[in-house]
Amino acid sequence: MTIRSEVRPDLLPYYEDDCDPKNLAPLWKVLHTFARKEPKSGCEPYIWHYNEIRDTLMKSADLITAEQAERRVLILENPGMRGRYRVTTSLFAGLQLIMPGEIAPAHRHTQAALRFIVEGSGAYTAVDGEKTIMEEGDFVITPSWTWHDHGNPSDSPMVWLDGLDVPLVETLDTTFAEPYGEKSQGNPRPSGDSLARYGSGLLPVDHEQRSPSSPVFNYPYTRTREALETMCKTDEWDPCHGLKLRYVNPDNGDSPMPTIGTFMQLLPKGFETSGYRCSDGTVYSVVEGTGKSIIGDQTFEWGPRDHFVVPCWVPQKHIASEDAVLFSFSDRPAQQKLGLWREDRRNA
Ligand code: 1HN
Repeated sequence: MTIRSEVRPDLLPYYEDDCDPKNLAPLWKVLHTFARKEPKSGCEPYIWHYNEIRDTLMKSADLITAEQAERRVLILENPGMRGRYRVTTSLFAGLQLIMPGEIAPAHRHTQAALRFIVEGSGAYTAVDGEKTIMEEGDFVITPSWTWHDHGNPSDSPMVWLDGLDVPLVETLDTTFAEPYGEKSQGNPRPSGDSLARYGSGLLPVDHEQRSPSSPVFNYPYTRTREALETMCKTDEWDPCHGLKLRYVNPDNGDSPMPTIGTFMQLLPKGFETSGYRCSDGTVYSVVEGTGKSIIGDQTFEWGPRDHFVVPCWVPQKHIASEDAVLFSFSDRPAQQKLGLWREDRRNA
């Protein structure tokens, strides 16, 4: 065995020169970056105020059609990770604009997508042959590898938040995609079919779960809002969350899609949440009301249609100046399935 006095750290650089051409690298030089006390991502807290970006989004319609763009989306780029097309380390977010009469052609990909409707009503997303008409506040899913196209037969622009697991799927090197070949899919199933069939507290008696994603494509805001309104009359407010619900796959009680969790919460006027942090970096879309959030050491004032991001493990506090409703999404179910998710409910 080598004895301590014979260790020659001065020779380490020569040793590294020996390793390098053999595609070897000494762990001891980098171990501290892997085995760190807490996560340290480049993700930064940030807010996109809708009134500051709406004009820019609308201008895109004068420059490119939805069909030319395939998807006319402005990416919400986290300022700490510019050029990496992501809002958190694992998630993509963007605002998609579809003008009256436009169609965004059918395709499918392994990335799972959510739409959260921000402005307008009457456009549709067709998912695997079923059209879903979308209204403000609706939460719509296009699970991994499902055909989907969008169209806007209404007479006003429609804007929604796109949330996808693009960076996560990229990390796993499992990106596949293909065009449908025609602009729109046929629609063998009538609009509302999946909600009636799977989303009414009932399932067809011989229904067998075929996919890890929810068979319900649209979770309408009217139902979500009603649930919050009814529950808030009897429920205690949670100190960290106010009243917070998670969207659910009726097949298994899990999240609607395996990689992305979605939530809707109500904060009553004057409510101030106590400090909280969790390991899932989270994107918020303000649906109703005004207030502010303290994220780390920064304060962000928000109102309807604003979007903000809370990075992983950064303390957050939300203060509502009016009754406020917040939609949010994160990679929480993926972290939970892998046994990685953590939260800290102590006053942070
Ligand atoms: C996509 O397919 C859509 O289908 C939106 O609407 C945003 C971002 C990255 C990759 C695919 C859509 C997307 C996307």
